[in-house]
Amino acid sequence: MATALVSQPLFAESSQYNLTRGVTDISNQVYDLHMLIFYICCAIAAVVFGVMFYSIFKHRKSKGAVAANFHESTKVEVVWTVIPVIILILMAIPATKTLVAMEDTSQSEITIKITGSQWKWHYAYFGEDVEFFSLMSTSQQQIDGVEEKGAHYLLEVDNPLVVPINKKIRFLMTSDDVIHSWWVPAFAVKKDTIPGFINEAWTKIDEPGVYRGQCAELCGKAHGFMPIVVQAMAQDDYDVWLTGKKEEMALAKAEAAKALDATLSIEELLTTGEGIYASRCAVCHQANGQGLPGAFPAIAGAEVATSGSIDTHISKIVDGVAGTAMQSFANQLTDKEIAAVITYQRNAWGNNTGDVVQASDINSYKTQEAEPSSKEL
Ligand code: HEC
Ligand SMILES: [Cu+2]
Repeated sequence: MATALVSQPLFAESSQYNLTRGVTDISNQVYDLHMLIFYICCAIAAVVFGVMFYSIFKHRKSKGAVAANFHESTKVEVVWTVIPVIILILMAIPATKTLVAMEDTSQSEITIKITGSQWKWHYAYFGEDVEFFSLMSTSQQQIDGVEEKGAHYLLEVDNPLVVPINKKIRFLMTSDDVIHSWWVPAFAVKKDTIPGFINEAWTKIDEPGVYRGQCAELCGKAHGFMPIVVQAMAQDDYDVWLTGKKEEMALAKAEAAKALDATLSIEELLTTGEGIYASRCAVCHQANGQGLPGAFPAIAGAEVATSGSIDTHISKIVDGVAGTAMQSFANQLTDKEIAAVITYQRNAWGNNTGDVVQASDINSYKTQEAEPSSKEL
């Protein structure tokens, strides 16, 4: 009977109040399991409350009922222990089956490493040399309520994770800083990403589409601003995307190399820097450079961005500050972008140093760092 109910849910399928079926075999298993357990709970509730209300009504005081006076009925105690145990075991069997299937990452066809960090995702495709960051793309104006909120408010990113359908995809998940959790409800995948650990999960998507999720672990101030967008497409389209992405990455690399020889004007650096600052730094140091006292230092008027040496300033961004939320941006931004954002910080909000930092400065800082310099000898 239970299976009949599950396969033809009374009101479940189309209700906006229920779980959705999702788009993977596992998410369907989870859905069926949820319905099965739900109906078992309903049946238990009907029996328990039925007996209770029947007893209250039948043996009410106005009918002259007199309470029986007994205790320690071994028979009753055995029965009320054994029945729930049997019910629990019956429920554990399908639940364990689904859990085991969720954990089985064997025979996967694609492996993608997912790294969480405050507050963005990084995706790396194994064996493909393709990797990129994925950041929320909702504008600050929408968040501030100055602009009308879009259809995918807080659930949109600049670079979605792109995957093919009908392929078993294994995810290796880890984190650069605190615990995050990669959660896409339509796949029934939700796994913590833990610094120093690698967790595994997998999915195999049945239908092309765009699926959205969020970080599901309270990971700091902008926890609500690191959404996940997955674009699932047919294998052919995926292949085209992958080739395009590789070309795009090669182009960016060539561009970055070219930037090392270029001397950019301060205007150009400031424009680029302002954009980088708004999208990558303002979440902590604030758009006005004032930071948040006690959590994120101000850049406006700070020694590091005014009278301090440029190398110290560069080191903060290239190396980060170990043990704090100030992460290393060495692999997140190109040398040109780092140079631009430093130039911006040294000239915005009254930090009128007039200093100009070029990509080559960043590059020479990095190389200096890589080989212990003669200074140290
Ligand atoms: C996740 C939050 C976060 C983000 C994003 C972030 N920072 Fe920081 N930043 C910090 C924290 C926290 C510190 C203080 C570290 C410490 O204790 O020394 C800091 C320190 C700094 C300092 C040194 C300040 C001082 O007075 O010593 C500079 C410069 C800086 N950040 C620049 C940047 C730039 C440029 C970006 C963007 C590319 C950026 N930060 C993005 C959190 C952040
Ligand atoms: Cu997070």
